[in-house]
Amino acid sequence: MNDGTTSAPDVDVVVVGAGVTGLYAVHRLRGLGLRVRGFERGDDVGGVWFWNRYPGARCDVESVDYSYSFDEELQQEWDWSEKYAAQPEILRYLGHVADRFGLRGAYSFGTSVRSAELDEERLLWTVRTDRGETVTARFCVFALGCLSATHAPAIPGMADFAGTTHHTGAWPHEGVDFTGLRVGVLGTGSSGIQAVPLIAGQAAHLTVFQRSANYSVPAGNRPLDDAERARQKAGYAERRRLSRLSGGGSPHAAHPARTFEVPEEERRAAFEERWRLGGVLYSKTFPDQLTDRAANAAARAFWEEKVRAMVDDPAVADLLVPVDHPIGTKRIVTDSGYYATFNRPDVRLVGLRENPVERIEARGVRLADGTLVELDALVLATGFDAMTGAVDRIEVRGRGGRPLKEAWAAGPRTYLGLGTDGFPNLFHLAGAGSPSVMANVVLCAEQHVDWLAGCLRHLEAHGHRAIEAREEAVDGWVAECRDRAAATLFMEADSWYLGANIPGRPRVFMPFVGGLGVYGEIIAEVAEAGYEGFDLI
Ligand code: N01
Repeated sequence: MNDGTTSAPDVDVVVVGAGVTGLYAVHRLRGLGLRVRGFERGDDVGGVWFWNRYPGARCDVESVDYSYSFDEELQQEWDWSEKYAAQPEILRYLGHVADRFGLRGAYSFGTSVRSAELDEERLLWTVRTDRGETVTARFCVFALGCLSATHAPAIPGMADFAGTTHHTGAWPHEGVDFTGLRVGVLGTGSSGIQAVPLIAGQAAHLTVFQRSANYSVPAGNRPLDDAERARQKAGYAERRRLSRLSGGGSPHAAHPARTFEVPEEERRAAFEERWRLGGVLYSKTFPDQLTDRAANAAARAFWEEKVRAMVDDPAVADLLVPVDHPIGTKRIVTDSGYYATFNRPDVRLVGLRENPVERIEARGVRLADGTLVELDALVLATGFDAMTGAVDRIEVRGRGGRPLKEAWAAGPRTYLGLGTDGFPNLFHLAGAGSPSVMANVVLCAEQHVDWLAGCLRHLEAHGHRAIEAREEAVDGWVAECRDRAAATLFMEADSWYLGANIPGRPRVFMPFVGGLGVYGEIIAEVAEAGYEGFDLI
């Protein structure tokens, strides 16, 4: 690359993170002939799939779609065993990718990046790790994952608990044996809802502590046989083409008509078909489901009918039906046997809205009505400081020594999700301001990394040392993300998309809600227009 300085940096690029996005970034950027150095907090590759080893952890995007598309041989050689792959299989897949492309050698594992500081004169980043290593690089690439900083609520007495406590997002590698134990699960998001049926099957007794009920749709998971795998692989090209054009990064298109443009019979058949497809896909049966209140209510009513039919005790069913947010405005959970679990005599659901947790004591959870739920083990399925939590753990300083935390104090500020003014050559991949968590993250990662590769090639070809988002472009993108979200029902849920689950976070809708296909067009146009909105230095 064009250096333009007297002393060369140690490497061209530092990539932070060895999850789905970081791994592909290392592969692609090395392919450009760049010297790339990676750092990863975990002891191996995998990112979210390295940490989230709780029982029942499974992807909510079909395995055929939740896999890289950049290499046809890789795509053809890997055999997924189930429609929705479980965590161990996805981790094996990412390990296979790392081996196949020799990616592990680029990384220092078990190493957290502590700080990244811009040398404004030389336009270089100095990256420091918790192991005392210092590396200088021209480009700094954050592939930190949106759901990698776990969140454990500050409940009084937590440290007094005499049993074991585990967070789903930092599960012990050796697993946890709940046999014969009285277990409590706190939290009913995707992690809790996936873990509950398996823990119930092992524990002597399970208590599920639910603050907000959530919408979940059965995955309809099943093994894949050779014939289906062969069909999928033969159809990959078209499947990927449709996925890249879609909102969610999978080939499933919403019904062509709006909810109330079709007769009731057809509407029910459409909901039934989506229900059968399973899981999170239910949020997009009709194109207006997340923008029109009445359309949303119709989808919700169908969902409620299905769920009530699965739960024996109507009082328990009452608790399991959300009343505080429209369906799909928090990610719909993709479960296997969740609702039927509450028909077991050894499982109890506690509604914390009616009876909040007072404190944790040595023997268990004390509720507001004075009762003590005695427990031997507590599972915190309490989620993540999403999207910005992992960025916050790194002390990032840009022009004038300005901390990124300060620049983002009122919410993440990016242009296209990729860069921030004052932080030249620092790229955020598949994070805030991009479709990331609202679409199949594997295709989001490929989209971002491919754009980045094109950008770095452009800088090289035109003799630029750096690229930096302009302030007005950042302002414009922040407004665009906000306005697009405001035109939907998403603002009505206290979701982690809005940082609403973390005390003190500003209430800002962080992802780009317009979908993968639309976003892909926008970033491609920006590149074609000579990186409009960026300064090329
Ligand atoms: O976290 P969450 P998650 N007292 O934030 C409760 C992805 N994912 O780990 O809603 C009591 O959704 C909280 O209650 P409330 C997926 O994108 C995917 O489950 O704030 N309860 C909520 O019930 C998902 O959306 C898969 O009232 C407290 C729960 O904890 C995202 O990760 C699997 C509490 C947290 O739910 C996050 O999911 C797993 C308190 N003080 C995760 N604090 C797949 O399927 C929090 N809660 C691929």
